[in-house]
Parts: sequence; C-alpha cells; structure tokens
Amino acid sequence: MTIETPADATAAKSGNAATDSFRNSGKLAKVDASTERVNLLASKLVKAANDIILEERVSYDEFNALKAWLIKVGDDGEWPLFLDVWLEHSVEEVATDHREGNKGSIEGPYYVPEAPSQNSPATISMREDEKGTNLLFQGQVRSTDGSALKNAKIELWHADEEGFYSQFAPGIPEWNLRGTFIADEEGNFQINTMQPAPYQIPTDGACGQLIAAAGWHAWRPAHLHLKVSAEGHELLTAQLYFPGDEHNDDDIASAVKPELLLDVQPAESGNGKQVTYDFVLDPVK
Ligand code: MBD
Ligand code: FE
Repeated sequence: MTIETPADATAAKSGNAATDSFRNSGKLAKVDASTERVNLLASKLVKAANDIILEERVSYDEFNALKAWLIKVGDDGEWPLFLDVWLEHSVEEVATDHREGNKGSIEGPYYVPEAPSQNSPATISMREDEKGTNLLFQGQVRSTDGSALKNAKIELWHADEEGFYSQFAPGIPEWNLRGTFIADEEGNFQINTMQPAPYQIPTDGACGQLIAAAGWHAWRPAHLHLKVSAEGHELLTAQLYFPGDEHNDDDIASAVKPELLLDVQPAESGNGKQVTYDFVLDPVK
C-alpha cells in the first residue's frame, strides 16, 4: 500500500472531492425553479452564447474544442471549481447587496460543514509539525445596531502553508485547519491558527487547461474562509486577505474587496502575527 501525501494532489482528486461535497451539501433541496424562471435564465444564457458565436464567427474546430473541454470539466469533477472561480462572485454580490453589515465574499468549493466545535479562546486543529507563521485571529461579532452578539459562531477553514486544503488534498488529517468556534458573552473570539499561503487552483485539470490556453494565471491571494452566524441574523460567508499579497489585485476568482483586507501586526506574544477583525451581521428581516 502506498501512503498518499499532499504532493500527490491532482486536479481530478480535488475536483471529484468537491463534486461529492456539493452533492452531499443539501443545497439543491432549496432550489424552487418555476418554468418561467428556467425559461428566462436558460433562454438568456443560450442567446448570450449564440451571440458570441455569431459575433466572433466561431468555427467548427473551435466548437469541437469547446465540446471536448466541457466534457473534461465533468471528467475532472471541476464543475464546482469552474463555477465558483468564475461566476460565484456575481451571485454573492446579488445575494448580499442589501446588507448594512459585512457583505462578505464567495464560499468556494472547499467548505465542509460541521467542523469540530470549541469555545473561544481556542487553537484550530493542526498537525504537530504544521508549517508556517502562527496567526492569532481575534475580534468581535456585533449586530448592525452595535450590540454584541453573544455566543456567535465562527466557522474557519483555510489552506496550509503549501496551499492545500484538508479533505481535498490527500494525506492531511480530516479536520486540519478547519474548526467551529463559539464567541464569548460579549461576542469576542480569539483563534490561534497558521497563516495560509497563496493558493493556485489545480493546473493539471480542465480549469488549468483553460487558464494556460488563455494565457491567464491560476492564483488566488492567501485567504481565510469564514462563516459567521448568530441567532436572528443572516449568515455571513466571507474571506479575509493579507495586505501586500501580489494577487490581491488580480484574484482569479474576483473575490477580493477592500473591506476584507486584514491589518496584520506582529504578535504581542512575540510568536508570529496577530490580527483583529470585527464582523457586523444583519438582523433577519
Ligand atoms: C479556493 O481555495 C477558493 O477559495 C476558491 C474560491 C476557488 C478555488 C479554490
Ligand atoms: Fe479557498
């Protein structure tokens, strides 16, 4: 038997894991698609594609290349990756444009619900020899009226120093760098973790093939993923970014917003870095 390590990661492995994760997510149970709505959206999508073919005089060879590529997206399990990288940011914009509190950012393909829960202050689960720079991530969760949201829930997940996510790259403990944290009575939280590395989406699958063929790059800036929730408030899905990352301005997933940049400082403990970031949640109307 060979033991797999993160170095054995392939596009198809992470893609198929993300596809399974989506299938098991229960998200489809909430879709209520009327004939009118499907007719409207599908007609517009088909028209937009036909307009491009006519305007750009797309050839049969190009049409066949597209067919082969779309088939490969499915073979590699990369539909979640493709949709989350190139389209989710617009869906997120529509879904949160009414908010007065944090607007947040996309979820992406690598969220796993129900990570083990701990009360703050806490340390996220990580390997004994986890590489990287220690990061103390702290802050407060409030409502839009300024009141503290006691026992708010903070779900945190992110890549390791090598840019790999547990459960989507082989050979990493199941809940590594994933956790659920319960804030105190004042909505304050303190979480010890490791600073993640910039992340390159898999280059050896269909999405990577498109990126290479189009002369794009595959990078996302280093980021923390979060879901913040509290009773009577809208769930906030967000990502936070590190100042100075060269890809903050050209994220392949178009998911960086200025208000999501962290103000990272040297840790008061002398070990690594620390950052304070407060979340403001909108009450459910
Ligand atoms: C990621 O880590 C991510 O956050 C997104 C949105 C897409 C691919 C990989
Ligand atoms: Fe990510």
